[in-house]
Amino acid sequence: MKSLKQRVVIMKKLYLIFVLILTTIHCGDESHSDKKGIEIQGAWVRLVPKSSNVTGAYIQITNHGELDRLQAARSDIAETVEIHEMKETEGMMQMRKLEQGIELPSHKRIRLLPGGNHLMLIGLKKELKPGMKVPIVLEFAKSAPLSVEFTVGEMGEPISDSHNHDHNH
Ligand SMILES: [Cu+2]
Repeated sequence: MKSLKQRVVIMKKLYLIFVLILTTIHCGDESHSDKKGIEIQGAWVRLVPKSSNVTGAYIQITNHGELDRLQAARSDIAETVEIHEMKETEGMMQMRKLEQGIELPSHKRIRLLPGGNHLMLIGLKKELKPGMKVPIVLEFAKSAPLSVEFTVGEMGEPISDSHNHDHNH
């Protein structure tokens, strides 16, 4: 049996190790001190048949600044762009417009993914083709509007991040 004092020392050591691990994970993932503003990754629009005039757009947004909010979006390719959430109601997945947009906490990455929050392009004015670039302007509560090129792709296709980096110009 270890004395209480020894146990406290062990607990303190474990706690320190735990804090170190957390700090390492945090720095390695989404918080880069050299980056500023809003960072965009993996922006893509779902390819839909010609007959469909609505589609979803997906994106990852990392906010390197202070608390912000994605408030609205617009595009020349669609009559309206809405911010939607998916919610299960009585076993059915349903979409709902997020009137307040999506909160972007400081130094966090939020993901708009199929089955989750997404941008809804309503009233498509052009037929989508695989690989086509669709510019969508994102409007924030604090940050300046950002024009982002979304790549048209199919579900499950790996989307390259390389051409989608768009820092806060
Ligand atoms: Cu939707």
